[in-house]
Amino acid sequence: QPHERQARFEALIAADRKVEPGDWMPDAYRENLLRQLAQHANSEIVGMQPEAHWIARAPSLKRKAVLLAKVQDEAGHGLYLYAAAETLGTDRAALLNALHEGRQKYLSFINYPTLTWADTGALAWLTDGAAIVNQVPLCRSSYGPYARAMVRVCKEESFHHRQGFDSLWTLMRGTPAQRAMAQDAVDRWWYPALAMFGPPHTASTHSERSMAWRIKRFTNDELRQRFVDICVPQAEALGVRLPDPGLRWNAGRGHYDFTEPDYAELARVVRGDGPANRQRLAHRRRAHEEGAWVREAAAAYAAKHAPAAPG
Ligand code: FAQ
Repeated sequence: QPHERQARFEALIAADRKVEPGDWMPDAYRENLLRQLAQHANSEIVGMQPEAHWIARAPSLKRKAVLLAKVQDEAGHGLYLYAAAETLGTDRAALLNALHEGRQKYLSFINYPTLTWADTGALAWLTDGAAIVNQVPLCRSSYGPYARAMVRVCKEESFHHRQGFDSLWTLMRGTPAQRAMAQDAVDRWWYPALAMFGPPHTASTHSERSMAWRIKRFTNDELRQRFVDICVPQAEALGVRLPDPGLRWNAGRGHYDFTEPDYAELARVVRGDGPANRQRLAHRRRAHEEGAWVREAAAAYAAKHAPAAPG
């Protein structure tokens, strides 16, 4: 009976148990989850670009090996997440088409350019740091395949974050020009990182339902505040200044006060008008076209090894 299925689903969520692919789920839950999972998978795949640009320009063999491993990890994260999205009944080709046609989003920060080597450090320290704060609660997301994928993703993001911190640490203990380069990168990446958490709660269209369904556990603002609180002591340890004159400890709240990101800019970048949107999407489409022969070869191989049709 439809109402019994609905009641079983609601009981599962209320008991904080996992929804699995074979379970009945309301269409709105499936659609909302698919939207977030696809956006997340796309962010990992398009997110390879800002750093991949620097692999051939890394200043040492060690830095190159680390960056290469990080970018490969992101490809892997994209694949786990597309696989998790496929369990909801949409195949990967359709998800990629939606990305390539601009119908499916990826995170805004990816549409900013990486201008210097120090950007790879600042990007990893700040945006991977933000990704960890956002993703640790997703390890408890109500959808089993999403939650399980997040466990390994978070471990790998911790390595990404740590290597970014280490790269900035080295630059901050280098020449005045290196310190200036690191500071400039932090100045440019701070607000794109804060904007990653999405619009403020009052303007967030999905949070309420996603939280009721335990896909999300916290509001965008709660996670943004947690991120700021974590970053301040780390910036002090690094010796970099965070570019916000309004940043100060508020003993009454037990948190740092800070200046919110420019949400009008976030909306513009999400709409496709960021500094590198066109370049990122064009590169993604080209990479997909250039990979056509791999997909054809895989399909031919699978057809050759498929069991013969009966009769
Ligand atoms: N950028 O109602 P809400 C990484 C959209 S990458 C673009 O609050 P929700 C690899 C949102 O989709 C990080 N769009 O939405 C890496 C919605 O639009 P829609 C991977 C944004 O879903 C690291 C609309 O605005 N993590 O780790 C953004 O409840 C370093 C209304 O917003 C994820 O992808 C934004 N910043 O909360 C690579 C996180 N914010 O769908 C290189 C997974 C909001 O109605 C270097 N996603 N929108 O058309 C989430 O956690 C959530 O979807 C939020 C948004 C928190 C992003």
